[in-house]
Amino acid sequence: MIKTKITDMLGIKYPLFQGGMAWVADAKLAAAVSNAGGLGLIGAAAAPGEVVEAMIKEAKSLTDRPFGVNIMLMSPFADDVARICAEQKVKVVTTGAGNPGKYMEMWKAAGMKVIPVVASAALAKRMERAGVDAVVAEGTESGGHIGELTTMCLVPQVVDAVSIPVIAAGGIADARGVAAAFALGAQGVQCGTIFVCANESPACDTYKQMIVDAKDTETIVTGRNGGAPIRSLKTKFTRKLAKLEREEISQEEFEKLAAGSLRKAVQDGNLEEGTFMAGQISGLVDRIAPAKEIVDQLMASSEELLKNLVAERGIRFE
Ligand code: TUI
Repeated sequence: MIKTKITDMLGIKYPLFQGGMAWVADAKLAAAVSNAGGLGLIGAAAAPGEVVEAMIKEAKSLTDRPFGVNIMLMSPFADDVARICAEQKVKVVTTGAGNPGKYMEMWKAAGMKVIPVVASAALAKRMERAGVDAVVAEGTESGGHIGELTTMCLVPQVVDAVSIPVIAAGGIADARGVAAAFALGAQGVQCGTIFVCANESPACDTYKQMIVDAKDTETIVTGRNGGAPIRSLKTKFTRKLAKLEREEISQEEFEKLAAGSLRKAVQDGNLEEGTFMAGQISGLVDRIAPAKEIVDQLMASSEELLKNLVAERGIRFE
């Protein structure tokens, strides 16, 4: 079994996080991943505090293993959710889309592990100084809200910038990605897209099948003009959004079109108005399977590959 500083720190079986995906990462998916030995995360997204509190309580009823909550810092409810996580003594909190500095004291006082998602070495350094326990370095290959740097470039630069453990995210969905992440200096990996396709994921079948059917070049980034770029699957709708952006429609008009579009994708499979957030690795994801099967298969094949990497690739040293 692969053990690292992250498995030791969090008391989990595998150094594998499930991304805290908005509308997708609910209590059932998070508990399924935690029960399988990874770290399941509830995605608080833009949900009000009481909704997140109910999800935390549900996850506690479904697993005795550690799980976490991902707080999307652009949410109008981020302050409430941050406080509720401390009250509920959630073991791990991850954050996205901003700087969680102002919550650090409260979370550390509650004995929580804090693991922000960063898209640059500069923010990673700032977070280390603020006292976080680890960082997730998330490359632009990821689905959803993204930074500029690729996983290949971001992870080693973050690893060199900080002394705390780094978890690599973005573009990882098989053993080759996991092995590459470890080679880059990561102590763990976070996967999102592959878990959208878990049986326990609440995403509708249309969404899951679109990821299974997607090819390597079938994601698109929208929202660059407004400063919140989002990667999702190419559809008639997201191509239209991209075209309107090129024509420089107003930010207001863009937001009117995009508002609620993730929920329409996850729940309704709405191709006309939905944003199906997914990473560039969608082309590699080829099946819908139980979370436990995804976790076990990914970790077993990663262990095999890491042990045999050089021999399997026909690399020789002369
Ligand atoms: O947060 C994510 N991915 C997300 S959040 C989301 S919900 C959403 N919907 C519409 C608009 C915006 C969000 C869907 N996917 N990943 C973690 C992540 N964090 N990626 C990039 C960042 C990030 C970017 C800039 C973190 C910090 C940052 O700068 C903060 C600072 O102060 O420097």
